[in-house]
Amino acid sequence: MHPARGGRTPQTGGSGASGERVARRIILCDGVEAARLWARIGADDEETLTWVPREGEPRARPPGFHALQGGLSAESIQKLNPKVGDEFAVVSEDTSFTRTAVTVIGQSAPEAPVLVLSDKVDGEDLPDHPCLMNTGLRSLIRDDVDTEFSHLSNLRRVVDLRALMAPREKLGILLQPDPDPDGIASAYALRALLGRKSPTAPLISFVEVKRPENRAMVEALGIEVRTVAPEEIDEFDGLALVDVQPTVFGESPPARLRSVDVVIDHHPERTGYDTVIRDIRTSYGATATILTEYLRAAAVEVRPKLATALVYGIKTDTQLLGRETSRHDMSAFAYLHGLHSAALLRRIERPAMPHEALRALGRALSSTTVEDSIHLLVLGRVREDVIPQVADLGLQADGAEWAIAAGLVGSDLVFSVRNVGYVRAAGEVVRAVVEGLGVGGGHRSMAKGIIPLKAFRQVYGDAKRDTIRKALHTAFVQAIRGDT
Ligand SMILES: [Mn+2]
Repeated sequence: MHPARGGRTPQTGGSGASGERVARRIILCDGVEAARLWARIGADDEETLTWVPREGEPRARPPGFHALQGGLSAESIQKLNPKVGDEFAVVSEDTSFTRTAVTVIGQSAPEAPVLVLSDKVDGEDLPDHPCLMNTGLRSLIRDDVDTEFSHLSNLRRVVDLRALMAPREKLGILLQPDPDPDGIASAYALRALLGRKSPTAPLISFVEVKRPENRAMVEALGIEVRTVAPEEIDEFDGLALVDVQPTVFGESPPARLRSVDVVIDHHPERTGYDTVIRDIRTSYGATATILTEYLRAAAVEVRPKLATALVYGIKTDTQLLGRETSRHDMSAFAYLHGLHSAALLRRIERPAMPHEALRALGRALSSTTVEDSIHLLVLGRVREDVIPQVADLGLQADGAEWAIAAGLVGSDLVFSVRNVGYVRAAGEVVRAVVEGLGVGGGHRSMAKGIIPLKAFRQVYGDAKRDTIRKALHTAFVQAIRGDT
């Protein structure tokens, strides 16, 4: 990123004829080489360029530069007539030069901020100064160059992808069974990248989108994921897998899956299949990040709907940029954040609550207690997506380190768990709670468990609200303590 040019704030010490003056940047280069480098980088017109010739160096003046009269001293800095608002930069790879420069600037212009540009001088070696920063020199530009090269290698992928897929009449973009937001967003982005629509490039999966929060995503964004039978994939003359690899589909996946066209994923690399294009980046927190880099490199316009899908994909796969997040994910997220629709994202993350669920919540809240730092809300029969929302809310209770929302969904007792993050991992606790009764798991601070009501009744006699409350409370207390 280049600093804005010519946007310097004018010094407004006095308005009108007498005092108005533009603050200067005074550049102090150590030797002719540093000065020439600075000139080549493109010295700003408003910079005062000075250099201190080194011993034995030709005294030929680098263009635009003036030698610092009298060498590096407080007096020679004074001659530059520094004023309030002026800023200094010291360009040097030499520690003793830099130390001296910072010291003499401090003596003659104590108020002036100093920026040290160097790849070799360590900040620790610099004298105390109230307003000093140090950063790289060549490495600054180098970082930008490296970033551009990484865009370029992403563009290479995009060019290859487009060339490979252009002649294919029917491209299937295959997701894992019961696709998650990262997969859905990535597939949606791949289709946009290839400039195709759903009739010729449908998003497909062997098992429909099931989880309520994932359904909320496809519904809010109007993304269709078509459920296909394994034999149906023979119909596609192009097959791209995103956020998944072919050998994930069981012991004997459909033959067509042994040789595919594209695999883009961030899960650990698997073998046992062929693909023309393979882009697996295991250090990435989300496949959506890879696709975001493609879109960015190819300068594809990212519309709010697509940006929202990708933001949500990255958020959910990285636990909101928590665990297992790379700088790539951060950078993709920042890029997308300016493009996404906050309203759409809210609709996905906070789906509309049915009135019945609000009344159930009201009843549960009317007898709310936080015991053993656990806030447990038993809702009765509710729509499944209400449960995690209530768990989120429950964690806000004063004194709660754990929030559990439980409800009856179909023939199951379903509960969502949230914690404050610095206690035992929620996933572990839930696994201990459901042990021998049902299924469950999750992450550090959020988890979900399902216990068939039949199994629950066998152990606890009935599935009345109070029975559920007592059973869950006891089980959680034990599991949090690690007794189980
Ligand atoms: Mn993923």
